[in-house]
Amino acid sequence: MKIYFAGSIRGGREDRALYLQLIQYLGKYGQVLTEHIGDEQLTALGEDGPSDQWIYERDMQWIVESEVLVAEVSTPSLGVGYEIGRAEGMNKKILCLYRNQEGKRLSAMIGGNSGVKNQTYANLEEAKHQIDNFFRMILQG
Ligand code: 6K6
Repeated sequence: MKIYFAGSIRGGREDRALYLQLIQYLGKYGQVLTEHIGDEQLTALGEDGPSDQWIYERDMQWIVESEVLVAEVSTPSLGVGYEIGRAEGMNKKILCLYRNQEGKRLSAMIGGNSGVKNQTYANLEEAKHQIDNFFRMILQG
């Protein structure tokens, strides 16, 4: 199964170590196309590498090819929100993982969206548990 993992890049890289752990765990269920999102070297400036147009076109193609999109949505990111919306339009199965943080609330466009599976978690173990539940649901059809 091809899995698209979405996590903040230019929205802020504070959670990049967590993204890497989630990506590694998702490998249990399939091929994660977006492994670079956990890359320690990838900064929020994102000035290295290919052009923005190239990145956009490749990432959209990867969403088309994926069966599932898993998004970590604790750090607000225009790109992640856009990817969720596009994946929803393609009828992909979508899991959004949100870590409760004092003084912050998840966008209503995600939290209030019945087209995605929203789950909160407090630590990595809980996030893994939510991933397991989500894939169990999918694999049972
Ligand atoms: C090179 C160095 C730093 O960044 C780069 C290349 N940038 C990107 N590479 C791959 N995917 C990207 C890049 N920028 C955004 N995305 C996609 O949008 C990813 O799939 C993320 O899920 C999402 C992040 O969006 P922003 O708005 O936080 O950047």
